Amino acid sequence: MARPDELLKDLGLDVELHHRIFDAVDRSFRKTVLAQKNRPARMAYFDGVIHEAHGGRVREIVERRAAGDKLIGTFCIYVPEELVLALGAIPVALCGGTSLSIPYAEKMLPRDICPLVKSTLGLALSNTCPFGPIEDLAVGETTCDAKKKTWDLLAKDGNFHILELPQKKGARDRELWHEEIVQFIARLEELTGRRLESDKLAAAVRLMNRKRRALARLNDFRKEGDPPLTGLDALVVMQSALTDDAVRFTDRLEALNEELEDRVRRGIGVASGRAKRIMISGCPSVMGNWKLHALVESAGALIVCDETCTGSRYYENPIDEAGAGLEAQIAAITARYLKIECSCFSPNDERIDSILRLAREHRVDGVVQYVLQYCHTYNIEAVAVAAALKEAGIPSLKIVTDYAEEDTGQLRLRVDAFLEGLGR
Ligand code: BJ8
Repeated sequence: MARPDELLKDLGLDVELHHRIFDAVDRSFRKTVLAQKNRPARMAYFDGVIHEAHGGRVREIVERRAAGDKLIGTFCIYVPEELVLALGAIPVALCGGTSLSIPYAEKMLPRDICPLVKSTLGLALSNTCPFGPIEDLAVGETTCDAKKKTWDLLAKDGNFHILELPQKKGARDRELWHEEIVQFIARLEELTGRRLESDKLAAAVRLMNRKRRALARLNDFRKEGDPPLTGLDALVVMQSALTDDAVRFTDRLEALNEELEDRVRRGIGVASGRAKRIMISGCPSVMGNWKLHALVESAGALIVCDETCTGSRYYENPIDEAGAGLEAQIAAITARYLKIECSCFSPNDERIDSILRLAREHRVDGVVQYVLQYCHTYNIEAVAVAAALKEAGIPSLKIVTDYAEEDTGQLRLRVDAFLEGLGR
């Protein structure tokens, strides 16, 4: 990670602690992502997004804020980015993927809470997140218990908005979600001092759909017999998608896709010597967390699909662009976001259908269910997922882990045994 000392000092951060935490993130990135051989040349841009997450990206947001635009921090893919973009604001995902900020959250929170929530809160409490001092509004959502009760603690300072997400997807739930979206628009309008306009919203929807199509195309290359990129590299692109400027990101992703197409044409793949095709399904791996992907791929398998929020749940289901006028546009956005299949929903059978479909499309040999420690919804839903996979004849393994390195040896043994069982 870049070390822009002056910038971080100007933001009032604890610079020394920031470097202690993010130098470790940097080491992990080098040891896992950058150590790979035979990478597409255009991955360099996305490596740069990770590298500049606390440098160049912060600097450009500071400049945009000086010109009157607002920064909106998010923690979940249920927040409709189109609305933020249409009002000229900047959405940035603020989820933490490092174990080193967790002790600062544990001063306040109980220990038995998911590492994603603790890492995120720990970055805020340790005064090491450069987005904290410049964010105009943070948007939490009522997904899992860990998140919604943490938002209660954070919401006290006022510049926090909570989206109430229903737990089911029936008619009443759709109404509630629509109402929540309308209120969110009002909050954004008040904050930005701008009115949501139909043509600006249409442009934002087109942009986000273009971004989704580019991500879907990247993931289509992973269906190839010899895919042109690794699961770790696909993850780096996905992590970048959640923080980078949407236009620039999409341009660079389309350029990467051209290179991937060329690699496929020329038979340059990354599968050689890696016997098994694996899908990761479950919790997201946000920036700073490359643990499971590195573990599985260094054990000799290739990750060809991610059924996660840093995977298919982010880019599937484009928004219907046909509706004219704000009302129809908002209805289309409301409908699209309610299609996301987070395990917080009950029942959530559509997710199981998606997992089986993706397993077929990507011709996976096995599925690794990824559960962040203390994430009850994914952990319990894993029972039904495993049963459905078994019935479909697809072996699966459930890994429950946090962000720490201590269990890596033990996890390696389990992953090795799983791959062995697949006939590596
Ligand atoms: S839509 S997965 S981004 S909530 S892993 S914090 S669910 S205890 S990250 Fe998530 Fe939105 Fe769902 Fe996706 Fe809670 Fe589970 Fe932790 Fe999670």
